[in-house]
Amino acid sequence: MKKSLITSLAAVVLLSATAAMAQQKSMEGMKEMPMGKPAAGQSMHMAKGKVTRVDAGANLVTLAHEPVKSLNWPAMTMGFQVKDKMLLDQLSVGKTVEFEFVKGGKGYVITGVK
Ligand SMILES: [Cu+2]
Repeated sequence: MKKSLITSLAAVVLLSATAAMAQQKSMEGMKEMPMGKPAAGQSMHMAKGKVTRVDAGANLVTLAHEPVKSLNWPAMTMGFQVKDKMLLDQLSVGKTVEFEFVKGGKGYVITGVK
């Protein structure tokens, strides 16, 4: 009886340690950033930002964007994937743009630029 109590206690401690580790890991990086609202499918977000870097080969742009209310994001600089290479024409370094994006498999993907 006493032994089984100790065993279950150990299991509880182990479980909470794992949970704490998982939580800590989720704090790393933007992809796992806790969102203000639950992701309802492919919800579209809009933001205004300045292009600070373009990696055309990887279809990646870095934007210093303003706060995004729909995601509860503060202003920050982060990388976005670009859905269509054509969009890169409108995303040159130093340009300030309004862009639409969705959550993708590995991060956030720009789907439109104004
Ligand atoms: Cu961001």
